[in-house]
Amino acid sequence: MSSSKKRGAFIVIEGLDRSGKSTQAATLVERLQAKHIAVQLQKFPDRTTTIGRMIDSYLRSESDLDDHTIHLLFSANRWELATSIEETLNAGTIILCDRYAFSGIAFSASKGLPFEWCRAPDVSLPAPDLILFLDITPEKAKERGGYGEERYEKEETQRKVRQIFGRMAEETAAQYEKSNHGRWVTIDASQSLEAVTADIWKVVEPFVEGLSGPIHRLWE
Ligand code: 2DT
Ligand code: MG
Repeated sequence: MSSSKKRGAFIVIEGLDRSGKSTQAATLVERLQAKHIAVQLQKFPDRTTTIGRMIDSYLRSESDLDDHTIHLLFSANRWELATSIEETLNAGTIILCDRYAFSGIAFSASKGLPFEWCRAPDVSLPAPDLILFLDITPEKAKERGGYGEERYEKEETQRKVRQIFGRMAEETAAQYEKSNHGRWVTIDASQSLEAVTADIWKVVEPFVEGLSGPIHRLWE
């Protein structure tokens, strides 16, 4: 890689179930591809790896795991892809990531595990340059055809998860003030699909030409 070549931006989309993450991620990928901008979609959990299959079985309630154990598996699932994410970014490709360590903390802490304990295993992962948080109340999310059958897809859980996302929004904003990287943007996901798409594009557009600085490490 020549020194003048820019790396791709690492963009994470977070939010509650049914907030529209996957739909918006797909729309954004199409838009970038139409502009011939290199982009790769990544989803966590990545259920295709060996660890991912254990996570999948847990989420579908086909297996039971201790809360700490499943938390560490979710984190390990990110670590097993960390090098490939860095290589992709350094090759100049944008990574658009549907859920990341923020979901990891929010869902485990919602079960009562200490916040700092939940954060620890994800420290030093590749850090996103931009976090798009698609915010919606669990009530509104539920109106979109109801939750599915998987673990965590319950209004009460989602309410707790949203509170923890709120805490991370504040902490990440404070961190951004100091370091000027790792921007968290909360998007009103209760709007129409088109309005959410437009809000996302406004925030993402400055990142699509690539970044010159190094990939940062999460919470370092
Ligand atoms: P999807 O519905 O997006 O497939 O997610 N989760 C996710 C965690 O508990 N910890 C994590 O680290 C991640 C990435 C959120 C399946 C569920 O897995 C939860 C919902
Ligand atoms: Mg789900």
